Amino acid sequence: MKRIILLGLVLMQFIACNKEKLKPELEYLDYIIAGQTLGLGIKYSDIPNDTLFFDYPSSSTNRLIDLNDDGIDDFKLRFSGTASPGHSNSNNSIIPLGENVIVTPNLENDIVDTISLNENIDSSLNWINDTCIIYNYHWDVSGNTSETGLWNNLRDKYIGAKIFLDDKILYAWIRIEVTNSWNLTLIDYACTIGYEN
Ligand SMILES: [Ca+2]
Repeated sequence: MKRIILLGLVLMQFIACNKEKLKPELEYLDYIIAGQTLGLGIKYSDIPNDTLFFDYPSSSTNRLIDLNDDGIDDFKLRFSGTASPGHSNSNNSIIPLGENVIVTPNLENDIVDTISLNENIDSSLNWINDTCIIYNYHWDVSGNTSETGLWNNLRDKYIGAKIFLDDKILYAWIRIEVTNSWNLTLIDYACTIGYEN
């Protein structure tokens, strides 16, 4: 009887080992092309008309983004604004969650870079794990105006993003627009994912 049980255990171990061997190792791209929606190892998400609108005289809205659709949010877009007859102030920013990072211009560490269609997003860029300004605007009746950030009234520009999944790195782009200093719209995004070669 003991021998039969032992034999059974050895057989189960053998089957388990073989199953492990049959499971192929997933591969990951080490870059993504801004605007790329198709291809092996690419996951694209279309988000139609997701605009974070301003509600006069004061409002704040967040939009969480789960780039690889694994149920774990990766980035947060944030819009907040205040206005009155004597002033207006808008703030658009992106917050990397956890260890995730985004691309900033060289020698800048608090604003989000604008990446053009078909540019490579890879390890050579300037990455930061911190809240970064997409576009801020301030005006008041005494004549003070200021603006920070690169994104006002641009079309077809992309945020470069990178997330860490266990020991893997996933590259991503996020297409947004800021219209007339105020409305922040999330248009779509894509992310590298594991694939079988
Ligand atoms: Ca995720």
